[in-house]
Amino acid sequence: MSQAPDAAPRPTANMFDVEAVRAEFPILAQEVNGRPLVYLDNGATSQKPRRVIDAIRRYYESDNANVHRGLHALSGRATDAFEGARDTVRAFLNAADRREIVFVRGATEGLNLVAQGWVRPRLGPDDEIVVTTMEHHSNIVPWQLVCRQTGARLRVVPIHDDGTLDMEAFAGLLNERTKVVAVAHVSNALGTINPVREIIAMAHDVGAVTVLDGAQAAPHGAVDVQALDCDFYVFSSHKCYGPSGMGVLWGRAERLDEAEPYQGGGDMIRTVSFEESTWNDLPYKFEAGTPNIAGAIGLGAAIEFVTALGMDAIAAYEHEVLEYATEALGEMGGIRIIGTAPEKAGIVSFVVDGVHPHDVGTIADQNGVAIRAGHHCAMPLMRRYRVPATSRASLALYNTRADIDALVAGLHKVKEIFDR
Ligand code: C6P
Repeated sequence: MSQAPDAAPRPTANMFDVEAVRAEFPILAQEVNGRPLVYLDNGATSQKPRRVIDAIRRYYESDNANVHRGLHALSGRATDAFEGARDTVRAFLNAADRREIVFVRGATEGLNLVAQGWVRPRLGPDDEIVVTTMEHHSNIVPWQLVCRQTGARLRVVPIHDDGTLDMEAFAGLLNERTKVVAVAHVSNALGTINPVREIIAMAHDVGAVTVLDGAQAAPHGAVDVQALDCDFYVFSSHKCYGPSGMGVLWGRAERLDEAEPYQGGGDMIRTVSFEESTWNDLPYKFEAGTPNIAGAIGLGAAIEFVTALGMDAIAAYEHEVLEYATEALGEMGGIRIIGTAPEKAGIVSFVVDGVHPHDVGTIADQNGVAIRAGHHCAMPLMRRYRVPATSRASLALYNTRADIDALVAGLHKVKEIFDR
């Protein structure tokens, strides 16, 4: 996923056979509260295609063993499948080297690893870390912890009312004290696609290291870490059609080499004595203990699935459904969409006049429509818009215009109930 000015022409959405795609997701073929399930909570977690479920089942049925350790056949097969998934992720991100792909529990763990492993040993009381108003707590709190540990200061880039970053203010915050710039590629609560190339270039100009939170970006468009030229990039498997408890930290090899291990244990060492231990090569230095083998295999299958469909085709298709949803909600009246940036991914956060977002979510659920309501782990952002919470519909590649129609029908019901 890039930003508009550099993007190639979007493939047309009709290249995408959504009914065939939907057939791959067994969970979608069910009713909830007597209505066909409409799943619009993909920002929280996406559903899993059959081939991901099958890959995990196959692994447990025929190959289950620990990796990197055994001499026996099963361990060899498990290791091949696990390391094969690393190659798949490398290609997905266009990383230069498979050693740069670190398997973690999710975006959250990836960010904490960078904060503690690379940033903390290099930070002092005069230093600054820059984040933005629209960050998820996972891209705020790890930096606050580091600031507390080192005496460094957290600086926050403000946003405009439409949910775009105030780039002038960002430029004003950068200086020789800026050591880290940590930014969401796509905001989970607004859908804004941030101008990350520009941000990265500006940060590098003052010598800062750049950390991209790709949790809401990687599932929805092509990511090329070499073209982005960032230093670290994280995403979670479970939002990307893979299993939960799994995620990826990509880091430039030289940065990962410089970083301290995040956790100690088996597999991350070369030698251990009571006097001193030495570390394994990348990426194993950061993968202490038995990893989530089935998780990696499932993620590999998920990435093969989306890659075969084409990330640009997915982005184009989701964009079309986003535009349909934005128009449909706009036409209803009495609904305020929070986050109207020109460049958006498939997230529609909104507030229905006079109705608490939790009530909106509950009534939508009665119609079989799953959306999220709450602060979306972005409390500072909610404060910025002076709302306690929003309702949020977040799209995936299997959503259709009919899903949006069902959401709109649910919202009409909300209005009926609360107008009474
Ligand atoms: N956002 C949402 O409903 P984990 O929990 O580690 O898989 O992902 C954390 C995370 C980090 N950054 C962004 C931008 C995110 O959206 C998330 C997860 C979910 O929006 C759950 S709060």
